[in-house]
Amino acid sequence: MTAGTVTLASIERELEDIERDAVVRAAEAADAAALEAVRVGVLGKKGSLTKVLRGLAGLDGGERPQAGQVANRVKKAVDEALAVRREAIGTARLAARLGGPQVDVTLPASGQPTGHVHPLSVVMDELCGIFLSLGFSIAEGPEVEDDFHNFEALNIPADHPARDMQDTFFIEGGRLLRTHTSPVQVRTMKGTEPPLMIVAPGAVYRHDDDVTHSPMFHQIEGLMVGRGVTFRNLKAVLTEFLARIFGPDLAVKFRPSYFPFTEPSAEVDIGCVMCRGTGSGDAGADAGRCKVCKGTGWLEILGCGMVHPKVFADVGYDPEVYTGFAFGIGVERIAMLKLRIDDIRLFYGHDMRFLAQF
Ligand code: 2U9
Repeated sequence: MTAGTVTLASIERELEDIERDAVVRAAEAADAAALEAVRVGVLGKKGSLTKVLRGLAGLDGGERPQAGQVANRVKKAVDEALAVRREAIGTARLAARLGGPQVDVTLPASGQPTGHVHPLSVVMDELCGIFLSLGFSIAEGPEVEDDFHNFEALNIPADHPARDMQDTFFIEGGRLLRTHTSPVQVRTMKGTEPPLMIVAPGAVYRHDDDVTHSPMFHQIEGLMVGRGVTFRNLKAVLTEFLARIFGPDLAVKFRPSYFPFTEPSAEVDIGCVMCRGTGSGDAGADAGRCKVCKGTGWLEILGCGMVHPKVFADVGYDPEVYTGFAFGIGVERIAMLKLRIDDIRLFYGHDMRFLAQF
């Protein structure tokens, strides 16, 4: 036998060396990558065990089965050592993760600001709430209206100058965007017998756009109809309403005015909420006059009146039997005074720095 000759004994020795070495290196592998390197080095295409298996061809036919048996046992032992170490590495990794910082998945995410109700909606809800507590119900109707419900039924015929005041947005099919929520009261009266007490809150549209006017704004209009409803009832309801919003010591003044749908009509002024009715502002600025009331001490806050008999006749109520009062309130105007905002466009700007203040 010459050196380098393959014998059964030399192959068995070589296999045992491979086994011992592989088992030690597998046990020492620090991570999955190191373990894979051990596997490839032994069992891979060019691995040490693979090479020996190829060398079996040089053995005597009689010795080959025995060498094959040893080789199989070694392969099994290496496989097992690899599997044991693989499992240990996995367990250690999981333990490291579980032992790290704990995450409580039931906690709310940090830095998520909570949403809140828009300031206009807050004011709208407050105003409606006062009327509900006084016995009114909420009535609603379409924002796309027709000429009859928005104008004709409210004693505003086609040639009436009040149509100019309203700056109407017309749309196709002879329809229009309601310029006030009054058509809601018209529709409600047509479908209901008196007595009734309703408020109609909602969006209205007028072609108007500056610091105190927006092409879309919100109104709450009210209507009370029954036998013997008088201007006294109107004054009582509106005085109570204003006191609840602006405080009990508020000065309130009813001043004669004109609306086509009410007769008599009035506008209501309140003592200026900024200068408390004094009319004076910062010394120096605006010649010392209050900017909000322009030095008058009064603020125009809403319009009202006794429902015109023609309006009752149009909806089929007998004006000889029933009387009623109506009023209209601009919600943005109230919100601007309450929240001390001087530009109506801030309500529609979606600027979170503004909205988040309320
Ligand atoms: C019917 C009959 C009468 C509603 C009224 C006003 C006076 C009024 C303004 C307030 C500020 C509009 O938003 S604003 O610019 N409204 O002054 N509105 S009486 O009268 C009605 C409504 C419906 C059937």
